[in-house]
Amino acid sequence: MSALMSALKYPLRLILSFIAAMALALGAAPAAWAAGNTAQAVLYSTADENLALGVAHLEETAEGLDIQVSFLGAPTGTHGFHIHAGDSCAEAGNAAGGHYNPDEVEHGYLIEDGFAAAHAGDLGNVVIGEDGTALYTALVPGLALTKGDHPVADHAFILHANPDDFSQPVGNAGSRVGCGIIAQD
Ligand SMILES: [Cu+2]
Ligand SMILES: [Zn+2]
Repeated sequence: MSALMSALKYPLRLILSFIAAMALALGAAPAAWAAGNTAQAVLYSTADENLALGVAHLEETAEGLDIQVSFLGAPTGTHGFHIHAGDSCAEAGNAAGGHYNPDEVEHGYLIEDGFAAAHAGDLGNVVIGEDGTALYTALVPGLALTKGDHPVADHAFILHANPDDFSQPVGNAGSRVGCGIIAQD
């Protein structure tokens, strides 16, 4: 190897290392900036793990947790929609356990009844149209992804076969047709 090539090789390697480090830093910066504020969940059919029924986007805002769920190819009708305590969708969604209920209160409709009279996961019902689509939106003060008394990250959205009739103990919404775990970005 010539002296010239040896002389060039070292600074070039330094420059490449620098570029690689910058790329890493730039790539990591937006993720670090956003960490903690948003989460996603994909709800899959409990009958077919390859069939997605909906996509949820969650964002912590100053007013509360902004929940937006777009359903596509979901079963028509009114379906109970909750956050359940578990972090698994196995066993046709049954591994997600019961309603997310850190306050150990009775079942209700969180949006109207608040945390004293509803489970923290009691999101009510979603009405899915003839075309299999729906948009569920809620802005829920007191829910968060990882902060506070009701952090929902790593818990499971469950879409039920039947409507939530808000009866005790869990709204009589039947089996679990969709399930997705809330994953923080
Ligand atoms: Cu449920
Ligand atoms: Zn409940």
